[in-house]
Amino acid sequence: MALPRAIRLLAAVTICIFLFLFLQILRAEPGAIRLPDGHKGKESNSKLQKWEHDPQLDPSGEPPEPLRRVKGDNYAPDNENSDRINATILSLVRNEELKGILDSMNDLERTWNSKFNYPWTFFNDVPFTEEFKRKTTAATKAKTYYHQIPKEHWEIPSWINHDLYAESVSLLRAQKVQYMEKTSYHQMCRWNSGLFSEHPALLTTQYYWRVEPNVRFFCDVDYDVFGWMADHNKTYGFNINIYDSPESVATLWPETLKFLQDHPGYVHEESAREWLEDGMHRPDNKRKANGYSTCHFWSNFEVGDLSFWRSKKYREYFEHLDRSGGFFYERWGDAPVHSVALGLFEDKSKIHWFRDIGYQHVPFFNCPNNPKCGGCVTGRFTDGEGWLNREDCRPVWFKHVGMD
Ligand SMILES: Nc1nc2c(ncn2[C@@H]2O[C@H](COP(=O)(O)OP(=O)(O)O)[C@@H](O)[C@H]2O)c(=O)[nH]1
Ligand SMILES: [Mg+2]
Repeated sequence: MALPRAIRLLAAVTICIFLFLFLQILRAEPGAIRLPDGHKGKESNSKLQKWEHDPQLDPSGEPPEPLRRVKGDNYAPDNENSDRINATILSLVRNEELKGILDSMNDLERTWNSKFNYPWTFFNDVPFTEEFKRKTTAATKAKTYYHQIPKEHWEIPSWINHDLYAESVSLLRAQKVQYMEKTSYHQMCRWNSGLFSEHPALLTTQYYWRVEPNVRFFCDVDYDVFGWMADHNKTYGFNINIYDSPESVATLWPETLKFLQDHPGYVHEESAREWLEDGMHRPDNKRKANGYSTCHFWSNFEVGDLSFWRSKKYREYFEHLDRSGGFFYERWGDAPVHSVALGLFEDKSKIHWFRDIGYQHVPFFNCPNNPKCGGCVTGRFTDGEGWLNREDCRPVWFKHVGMD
C-alpha cells in the first residue's frame, strides 16, 4: 500500500537532515591542537587548527626496545669498564654564561645524566676561566673537558669580502634579520654548522648531545640515549621543529641546488627532500627562501652521530656553502644548514623525534604527555606571544616522514 504523500515528504526531509548532520560530523576536525591559555588567536590560530592531530597530546612513554638501563654500577662515573658508549655531551659556551650553563647542567643531570654519567665537553673561542671550570666540574659526577676553538675555525675566513659583509649587514638588518649585526653570531653558526665535528678533541668521539645555556629538561629519561641511537641505527635526534626567517637563508637553497647539480648522486634514495621543499603550510617562506620551506630541526637540542658531519658528502657540502659566503653575507644558521643536509643526504628513517625528552629553549617547548614529566604544560609549544604557534612545523615533518 502506497504511503500518503505527506509521510513520504517527511521521510525524505528526515533523510536529508540526517545526511547533512552526518557530513558535518565527518568534516569536523578531530583533536585540533590546544593552544596556550590566553591565546586569542588570529590568523595564526586558523592555520594551526587545520592540523589534524598533535601527537604530543597523546600519552607516550619511552621509544622502542632495546633500551639500555642502569644495572648495578654499569654506568658508575668511575667504572673503567662501564656500559657507556663513545659519546659526550657538548656545549659551546661563553664564560659569562656560567650561570645559564649550570642551570642547564642541573636539569640534564637530574633527569638523565646523573644515572649514565656521560662526560661533558665544553668549547669556547677564548680560554675558560678557572671559576667556569671549577663550578661546572662540581655540577656533575661525570668527567668534564674544556677546549678552546682553533683560531682558523673561528675567525672570519680569508675569502670573505669585508665591504660586502658590511653592506649585507645593513641590508638584512633593514629586513629585520635577528643578530645580523653580531659577528660572533655568524661565527658561532658557521662553527656549529661544519667545524665543531672537526675539533681535534672530538676526532675519536662518535655521538654527541648538544646543550646550550639556559635550557630546561622536564622529564626523567631512564635509558641510555646514546646507546639507543646506536642500537636503532639513528643518525640524528631532534625534539622541536620550526620555521626560520626566510630572509636569513634567502640563497641557502639556490646554493644547495648548485651543489646538487655538481653531485647529482648525493641525494639519498630515502631522503626527506619533500619535507624541505614543502610549500603547503607557509608558501611565503618557501617563496622568500627561493624554494626551501625553512622548516628545520631546532639545533640548540641535537643528539647526533658525528660520522654524518664528517662524511665526504657533508664535508663537500659545507665547504661549498662556506666558500659561497652565506654564513656572513646572509645569516645562515646551523639549524637550517644541518637540516637541509640531513633532509637530502640521510635516510629519513634515521632521523628520530625525541618526543620523550621534555625540553625548553625560550620561547619554545617540547612537552610530552607523560607522568615522568614535571614543570611544563603537556603539548604547549610556546609560552610567548600567540603568533609564535605558527612557527611550529612538526606537522610538516610528520606529514612527509612520519614519527620515527
Ligand atoms: N664561546 C662562545 N659561545 C658562543 C658565542 N656566541 C654564541 N655562543 C654559544 O652558542 C650557542 C648559541 O648561542 P645563543 O646566544 O644561545 O643563540 P640563540 O639560541 O640562537 O639565541 C650558545 O650555547 C652560546 O653559549 C661566542 O661568541 N663564544
Ligand atoms: Mg640559545
